[in-house]
Order: sequence, then C-alpha cells, then structure tokens
Amino acid sequence: MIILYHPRATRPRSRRLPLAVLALAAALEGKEQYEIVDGNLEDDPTARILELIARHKIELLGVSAMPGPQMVAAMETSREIRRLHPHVPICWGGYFPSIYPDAALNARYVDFVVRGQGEDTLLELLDALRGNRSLDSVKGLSYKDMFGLRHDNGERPMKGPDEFPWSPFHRLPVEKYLGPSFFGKRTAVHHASIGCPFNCSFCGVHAAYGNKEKMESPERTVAILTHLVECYGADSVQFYDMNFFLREDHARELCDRMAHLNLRWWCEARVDIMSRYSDETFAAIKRAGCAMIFFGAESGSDWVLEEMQKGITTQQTLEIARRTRQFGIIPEFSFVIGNPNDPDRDTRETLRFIRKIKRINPDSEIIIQHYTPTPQPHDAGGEMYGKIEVPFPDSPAGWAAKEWMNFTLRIDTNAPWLKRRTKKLIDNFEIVVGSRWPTVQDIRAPRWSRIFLQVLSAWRYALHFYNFPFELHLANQFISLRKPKRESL
Ligand code: B12
Repeated sequence: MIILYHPRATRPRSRRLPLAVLALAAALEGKEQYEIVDGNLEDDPTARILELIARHKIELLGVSAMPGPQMVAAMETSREIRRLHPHVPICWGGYFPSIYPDAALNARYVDFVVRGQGEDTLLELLDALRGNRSLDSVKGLSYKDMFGLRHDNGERPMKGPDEFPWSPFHRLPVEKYLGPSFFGKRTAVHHASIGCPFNCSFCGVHAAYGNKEKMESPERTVAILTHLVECYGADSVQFYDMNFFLREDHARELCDRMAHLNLRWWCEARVDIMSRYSDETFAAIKRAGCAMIFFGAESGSDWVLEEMQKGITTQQTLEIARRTRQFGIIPEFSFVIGNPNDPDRDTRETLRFIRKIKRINPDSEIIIQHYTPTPQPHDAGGEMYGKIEVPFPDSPAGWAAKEWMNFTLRIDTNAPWLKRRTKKLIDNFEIVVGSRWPTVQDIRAPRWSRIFLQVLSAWRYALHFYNFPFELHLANQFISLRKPKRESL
C-alpha cells in the first residue's frame, strides 16, 4: 500500500480539498492500493499512519509539504515514522522540497524528493522501488543512494492538466471540505492550470515549476465544476491557479460555459493581462459569477516592478482598480514591500499608492507582505533580486526554527537591508489600513466589529498617522479578523 499524507496546513474552519494529494491519487487510482491521510481532517494523522503501517505492507509514505507550518508537521510525522518503522521509504514532494531540495534531503527521514509536478514521477519511483527500472532514470527525482551519495536527476517536462485523470473525489469525505466562505455556503477549490510563464523574482512557483503554464481545457474545468455542484452541492469555488486568466479567448469561453452553474467565485490574475481585456470580456466574467480577483500588484513603484521582473506597471494596477469597480468585482491587491535596493523609497511610494487605489476603488482588499527572497532557478540565472545572499537553513529542522518560520510566513524576514523603522512603518500601515477597511472575507465578524475598527482607525488614516497603533492592536486581538492569504495555523 502507498500512503499519501497531506500534513496539517490550516485551521479546520479554513480546510479545503488537498489538491496536491488528490492529483497524486488520480495517478494511482485503479492501479495501486493507496490511502489518503489528511492532517487538515484527522486529529492525529501520525497515529492514523501508524495504524495503516500496522495493518498493511507500506511500499512508500508520500508526504506533501509546503514551506511553513505544513513542513513542520511533515517533519514531525516523518521523524516519528522513521524512528518506529525505519524500513518504510519516505518521499517528500510539493513546494518545500521543490524549492529547497538540499534541505529536505539532508533529513535522515527523507529518502526521496520529488521536484515539481509529481504524478508521473511518483509512478516511476514506485516502478524503480519494485526493481523495474533504475532510480537514476526517474526524471524530477532527487535521492540518496545506499552510500548516502546524493543524486539529482534531470528536470521532468511538465504536462497539462488534461493529460491526467480526474481527481478521485470519492476517496475523501468531500462534504467536510466544502465550508462556508465569503463566496458561498459550500466553497470548493479547483486548480485549472499548472505553472506560470512569468519570472517574478520573489515567487516560489517559478522556482518549483520553471516558467511554463499549461491550462486545462474549458470543457474539462466545467465538467469538474458540474460534478462538484451536482454531487456535493458546491455553490462557490476558489481557483488556486497562479493565473486563472492567461488568454482572453480562453477566459471568454470558460466564463460562457460556466455561467449556468451560478457559482460565486474567486481567482488570481495579472493586472497587465486583464487591463487589456475588453469590456465585453469583463462583463462575461462578472456574468459567470466572479466575485473577487486577487492581483499581485506588488509595489507602487515602477522601478521596483521592473527590478523584480514583474512585467506590470502601476498604471495598469490603477486601471484594474477602476474597471473592477465599474463591473462590480472586488479586487484583492497584494503588495510585497521593503525590497532590497531602496526599501525606504519603495515603502513610501507604495503606501502612497495604496491610498490612491483606495480612492479609486474603496472596495479593494489590500494584502501587505514583507518582501521575502526565494531561491531562483538556474535557468533564471540563479541570482536573487538585489544580488542578495541569504543563509537559508540546510535542514527541515533549521526551517522550523521561529525566525525562519516568521521568514516563510512573511511576518518578519529579519532582512539586513530593511531598517527596523521601515519595517515598523509597513506593519503599522498594515494594521491601520486593515482596520480602516476591514476585510469583507471574514464572514464570522459581526457588523459592529467592523464599524468599531473603522471608527477607531479613521483619524489615523485621515491624518496619515500610523505610529504606535496600540489601540488597533488591542482591538484586533479581540476581534481577530481573518487574514486572507495568511491562513496557516
Ligand atoms: C492552496 C494554497 C495554500 C492553502 C493550502 C490549502 C490546503 N489544501 O491545505 C493555504 C491558504 C493554507 C496556504 C497557505 C500558505 N501558503 Co500557499 N499556496 C497555495 C496555492 C495557491 C496552491 C497550491 C495547490 O494546491 N496547488 C495544486 C497542486 C495540485 O499542486 P502542488 O501543490 O504543487 O502539488 C503537485 C507537486 O508539487 C507534487 N507534489 C506535491 N506534494 C507531493 C507529495 C509527493 C509524495 C509527491 C511525489 C509529489 C508531490 O505533485 C503535485 C501534483 O503534480 C499555491 C500557489 C499555486 N498556485 O500553486 C500557494 C503557495 C504554495 N503557498 C505559498 C505560501 C508562501 C504559503 C504561506 C507561507 C503563506 C503565508 N504567508 O502564510 C502559507 C503556509 C501554509 C502552511 N501552513 O504551511 C507559496 C510557497 C512558495 C514560497 N515562496 O514559499 C505558494 C507557491 C504561493 C506563491 N506564489 O508564493 N497556501
């Protein structure tokens, strides 16, 4: 038997379908005996894995790990399984080992690392473990041999979603994953493409997947959504693709095909691409049920956008703020502030820019994060923005330390180029703007709590006075609004 383990990554109320292990399960379905263990669902996933080991012969424990608390949970379980059952081979896949394969393989409890897309690599690894092929013929695999020597096989070319079978939803209690959200009572998730063709210098997708994007056909996306609606009563969906809209003709076709499902939905898109879309396409997107679009606006400085190879302009972001308002779609703008070259100027300009966005479209949701360096792949020159060198930890345990967890979660990167004063300004502005315009996405927050935060913060925002927002910290502690995009534990 093969165990596919998805360690806990979020609070139970934010639990969503574990797409990574579902994609792997699709590759195994009908061919292999396997079991999914989801830490977002089970109280004690390690105990559940131990129970499976006691009852079956386990050929492989496949562990999915994103950087952050999910990696910590992956580490703790893998360590325990290795201690109690040293003969069970353990393979890590997902964003953490794809971006930091060295750190993952340095752990005694990780035998194999799958980099990037995992379906075919997993099948070939199983073949190799059964002696039907050699390990070094498995593309996308890194491993330690019996002498402890490290091998990194070549990259695996990426395949499009249509080349793989559907997720075997019946292997999970889907109803437990369709929780209420701002978008509906039963919100599903779907990934309708894989990868991203852009080279933004701070993004982990490029580092894990290279710079290609392959899209699912509109027919298949709509067939899967129909299944989620008809079999499980989904009334809303969040698309997790990096770029849900890459081509206008594809966007039109998809929206026209899905409109009859009456779903309310959220997706991620780029301001440069969407600012070129016609009014008819915007209207079709709205008609199809789109309620909110996440945009990586990143900075209010064009020189920073250029340096980080983002490929968008501040003018395009303002244009999107205006057009989303015109069509009644809420834009969610994310910023990564405090870049290495001139963080003070970048911060000043970006805070001013956010205020401008709010004037154009007060409904805009604002997400503020600290610029966090991510290793860049060799094909992008391997150099990080600002030519900085970061002493990344060389083991999962190193990454689990508090300072690196804060780094990963973009709470405090401890960046040597960022003065504490500038960091404070970013954090203070975040709390002021987040109180002045509390997110609409926290559906549990009562109306009075939003009004209270708005009243309390109004004078600060009006006077541009962000220093020492003690009262807002206190109020936010009690009200504790959900932080979109920071849904980890
Ligand atoms: C969904 C999601 C979340 C959800 C997770 C929901 C859940 N189900 O638990 C939530 C909202 C909780 C979340 C939180 C965070 N996330 Co997140 N998230 C994503 C997102 C949007 C989609 C991931 C996904 O489902 N992909 C679809 C599946 C099919 O693809 P996949 O995961 O890559 O899996 C494939 C391969 O990796 C491989 N694989 C994966 N696991 C395994 C295991 C084995 C054994 C094998 C063989 C192969 C394998 O095979 C799979 C199929 O091909 C990605 C961005 C993106 N679009 O990819 C960011 C992303 C992964 N997140 C990221 C980050 C930073 C975070 C946070 C740290 C954010 C924060 N500031 O708090 C937290 C940390 C979470 C944690 N607790 O550890 C970054 C990671 C890169 C980086 N820079 O570190 C990403 C890439 C976003 C970005 N552009 O930067 N996230």
